[in-house]
Amino acid sequence: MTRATLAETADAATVLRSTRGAAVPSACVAVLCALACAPDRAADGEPPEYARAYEKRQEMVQMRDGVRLHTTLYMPKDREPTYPVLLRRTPYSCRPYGAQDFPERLASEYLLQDGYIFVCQDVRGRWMSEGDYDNMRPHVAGELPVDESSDAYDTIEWILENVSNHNGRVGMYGISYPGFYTAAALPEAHPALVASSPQAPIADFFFDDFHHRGAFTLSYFIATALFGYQTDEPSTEPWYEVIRSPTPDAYQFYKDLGPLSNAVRYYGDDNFFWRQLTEHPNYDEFWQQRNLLPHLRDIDDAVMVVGGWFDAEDLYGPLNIYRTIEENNPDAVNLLVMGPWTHGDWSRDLEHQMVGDIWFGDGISEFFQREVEAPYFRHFLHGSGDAPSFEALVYDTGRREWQRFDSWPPVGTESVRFYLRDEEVLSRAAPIAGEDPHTEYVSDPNEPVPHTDRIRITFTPRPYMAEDQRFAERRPDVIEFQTPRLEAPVTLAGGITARLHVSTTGTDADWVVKLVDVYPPDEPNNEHTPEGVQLAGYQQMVRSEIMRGRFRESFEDPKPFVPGEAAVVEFPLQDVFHTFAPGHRIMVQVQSTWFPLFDLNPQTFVPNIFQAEEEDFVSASHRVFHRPDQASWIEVLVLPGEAAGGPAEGG
Ligand code: PG9
Repeated sequence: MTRATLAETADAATVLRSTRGAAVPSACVAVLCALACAPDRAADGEPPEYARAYEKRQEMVQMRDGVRLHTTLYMPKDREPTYPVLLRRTPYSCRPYGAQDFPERLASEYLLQDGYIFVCQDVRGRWMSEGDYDNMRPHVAGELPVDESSDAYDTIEWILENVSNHNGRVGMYGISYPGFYTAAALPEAHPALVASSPQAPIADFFFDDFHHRGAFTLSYFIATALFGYQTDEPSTEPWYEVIRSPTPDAYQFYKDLGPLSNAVRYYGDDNFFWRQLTEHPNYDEFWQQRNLLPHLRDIDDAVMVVGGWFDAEDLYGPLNIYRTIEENNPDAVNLLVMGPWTHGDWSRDLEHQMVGDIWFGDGISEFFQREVEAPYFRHFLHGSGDAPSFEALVYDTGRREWQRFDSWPPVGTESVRFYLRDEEVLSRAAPIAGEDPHTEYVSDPNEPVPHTDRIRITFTPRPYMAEDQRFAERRPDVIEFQTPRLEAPVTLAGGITARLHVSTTGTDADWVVKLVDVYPPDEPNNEHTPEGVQLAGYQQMVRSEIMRGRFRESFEDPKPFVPGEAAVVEFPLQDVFHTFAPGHRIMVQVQSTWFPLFDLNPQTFVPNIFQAEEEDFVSASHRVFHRPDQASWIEVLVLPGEAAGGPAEGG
């Protein structure tokens, strides 16, 4: 893959303005900038204010196998006191690389005030570092071969030996892929690593980002370019080129693409990640060895996992990294912070916290940076200030308030089932004989259900997670079940399980379950409601997940459906902390396409959907059963003391 020739200062956003001039929609540029390219200087060309107190140093740090990693250090000029180290390892570049150029935003103002030696490192095989890149490089115990844990260990060892005014304590933090590198440093960690904060960390690419429960996240198709090409030498310039979309309409772009076997129009054999994605459609050894979770044991440094309830990219990661550390290391300081955020919002300066149309409060990110993140590192790295006063600091996205718990999920939550019943009823009472035994719909992959009502194309999925679902609910290939208006609040606090008894006339199918908060018909708009949006009757998505039916028994060993034969599809939806207020309804929607968020299931069982042909994609009739002996339901965890919304018989 030849490097993109760039007319402007190299940054990933520039690459998006293709050398042939066509611009990739600005949404992609905005996302990439958030990931990779803080501007090098303030708009007026002057270095940012904080830079006066810091000096910059750039080194090639040698790892145990001889590969050298580019490491940038920003060190307080005031050499008197000693400072802790805050290390961030990233595949998105530690730009700017100029000897005296400083990023516009090095860290939150509160971390800057406390004073750290900030270190940023290009991970192996990326940007100015040497070596070969490997997505989610597998952890291997012991000295060699190298992995992200050993690279972090060797980097910390080098810092301690080559930086004079440190206080011997090192912290790590990072968001998303940098969050993965933070968590990946925990197994066999360096003893000086005493506090970590993996934020929106990736745990496993078969359940984060590129797949959800076996379905390929088609809306990541453009992002595959970022991680699919080896650079042939250290580079300050992007060596890859991101796809140019001729339209801002993702639905149309991906409909025009057709079966993924047509992706050869964009990605050839030189995109090693696309090759890996398409050659490993099942959860085989390739993906399993890249799952970080089994290695999160024997951890003795403090960990604060941070995530967003509406994070469309990495929600599986934070929740399961926190849970796994909790299970494997019960005595570790292991904290969880989950706010009403989309991917990375907590690190931004957002006065109003919006997710799509929905306002969740003001100053929430600033609160986190000032009252949570800075005190956490201050305590463990500076040795000052109180230890965190929570195990789980979680935001109720219905009540719009923080709560502190001694565990997550909270102790004493009650497991409650809401059954899918006939006449579109969702009820805590199980189905009874004599009701309609099933709800049926025709699913046509050539007319898929959109995942959003908005026309846009993005580098990765974004604000659909709280979007109004009325555009979908009105389609005949989306079925819905809802409670009467609640007479009392219902607070869900923890994981959700969906169990569907189904049948199909096809031999494969996807099953999407969406949990929706239905606002009252007279719900007023608020001062933050965007122009043209009506909150009256709004069907706000609270949680959603897809299950590729072929993997219902095993992710390694897919199985077809037998046409017309009942089968059980049971799967978890990610945790929530959400209060459904009185007057609201709890709604469950079920559908079998969700496009182009996820790739289309041909509904014909083929060995590898990435190689399916046009003729494999067939319409099929699906049934969701609600019979006493073939019940379908969602099971949720309700905060103790709440009557789950009112009378059992109707609701
Ligand atoms: N987890 C996010 C991502 C990974 C790979 C491709 C695109 C996005 C992230 O690191 O932001």
